[in-house]
Amino acid sequence: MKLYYSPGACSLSPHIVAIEIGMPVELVRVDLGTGRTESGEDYSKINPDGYVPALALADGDVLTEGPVIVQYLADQAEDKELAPAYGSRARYRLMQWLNFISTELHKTYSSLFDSRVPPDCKALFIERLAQRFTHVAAVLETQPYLMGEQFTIADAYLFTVTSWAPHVGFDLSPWPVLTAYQSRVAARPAVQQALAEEGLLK
Ligand SMILES: N[C@@H](CCC(=O)N[C@@H](CS)C(=O)NCC(=O)O)C(=O)O
Repeated sequence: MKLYYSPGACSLSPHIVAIEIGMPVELVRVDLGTGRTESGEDYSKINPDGYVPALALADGDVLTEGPVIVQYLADQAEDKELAPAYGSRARYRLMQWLNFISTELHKTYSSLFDSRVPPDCKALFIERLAQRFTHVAAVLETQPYLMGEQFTIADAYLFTVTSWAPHVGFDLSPWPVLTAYQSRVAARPAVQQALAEEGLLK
């Protein structure tokens, strides 16, 4: 399997999950500016939308969309319990979180990274993020992970997007529970390995 990634981007989430389940994946770095892989391959031939992550399976089929890729990976190793069983109520709760992170957090952040977005619009997006993180923080006040006592793929994704805060001037200090959560997830060996492999450790 090949995981197409860009350092620190949302592809960090499936990268963490692959390590958590012990799935060997070949990492292929994509230059999002040029649209080329590290070997010069045209990435639009892998993912016509041009964004990471993409997971190329052994048979050549390519899966895209981070929230789907992490579920695919988790389902390859049910014994690791990174996602509740398909069809269970808990699985829908997990999908609820993945969708929330994708549409309410991830894509709000995306606009903050875009230099063409005017400052007053960015202020609005920051306000929106603060509202959404207030919801997340309230949940994490009562339990260590999004789904309860156990780390799941939703946490790999939430950790990834929350780590973007300092890069876009979003201050997490009003929510100490979030900074504690980031430290808790960062301490996981799989997370440390993924960060090291993406060259993100100082
Ligand atoms: N809907 C996609 C969005 C992925 C996405 O936004 N990827 C960003 C990095 S976090 C990217 O590659 N942006 C470059 C681009 O859109 O060209 C998913 O959830 O996987």
